[in-house]
Amino acid sequence: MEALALMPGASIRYAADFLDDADQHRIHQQLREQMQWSQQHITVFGKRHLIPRLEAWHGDHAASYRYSGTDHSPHPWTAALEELRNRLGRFREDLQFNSVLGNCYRNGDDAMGWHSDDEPELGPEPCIASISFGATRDFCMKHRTRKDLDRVKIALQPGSLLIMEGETQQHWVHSIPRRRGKNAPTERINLTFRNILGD
Ligand SMILES: O=C(O)CCC(=O)C(=O)O
Ligand SMILES: [Mn+2]
Repeated sequence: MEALALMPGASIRYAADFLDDADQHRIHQQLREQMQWSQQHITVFGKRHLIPRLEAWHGDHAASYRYSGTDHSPHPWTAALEELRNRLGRFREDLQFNSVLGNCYRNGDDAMGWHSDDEPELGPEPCIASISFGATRDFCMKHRTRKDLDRVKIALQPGSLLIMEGETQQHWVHSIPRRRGKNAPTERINLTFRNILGD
C-alpha cells in the first residue's frame, strides 16, 4: 500500500487495486440494489435542503451515529458489506469496523462539501477505510490551518481502498467536488467503514 505525498499531520494510504475488476463490478451492483438508499435533508441557517447524494447507513445494531444533524440506527449488514468487512480484516488484521456509511453520487451534480470525519463517536484518532465503486471521482484534501500547504487531490478509482487514520481528521478536511460538463462522471458508490465507540 502506497503512503501518499508529504502531508503533515495526516496518515493516509491508498491501494488502487484492492478489488479486481470483476469483484468491483459485481459488488457495485449488489450495493446499489441491496443498501437502503435515501436522500436526507440538512438544515442550514433555518432552511431545509436536500443533500446532493444518496446515503445509507449499515452496521451492528449497537452502533448508532449522528450525521447530517440526525441520529441514525444502522440498517443490518448485507452479504456484500459483510464480505468487504471480512476482506478488510484480512488485509490488515488490526482493522475493526462496526458500521459503514454509503454515499451514492448519482452523477457529477452530486457531491460532498468540505468536512472531516471528526464526530465524537469515532474517537480522537479514527481509522476510516474508504472503498470506491463505479465512476472515478476526485477526493480533495486541504489542511485546516496551514495555507502554505498545497491541496491534495486523489482520483479515487473503482475498486480502490483509501485508509485515513492517526491525526488525519484533526488537521485535514476533505471533499468530493461537483463535476459538470462534457466529462461529467456517471454513478459512483463510496463506502466508509467506521468504528463507532460505545459509551
Ligand atoms: O465519497 C467519498 O470518497 C468520501 C465520503 C466521505 O468523506 C464521508 O462519507 O465522510
Ligand atoms: Mn468524510
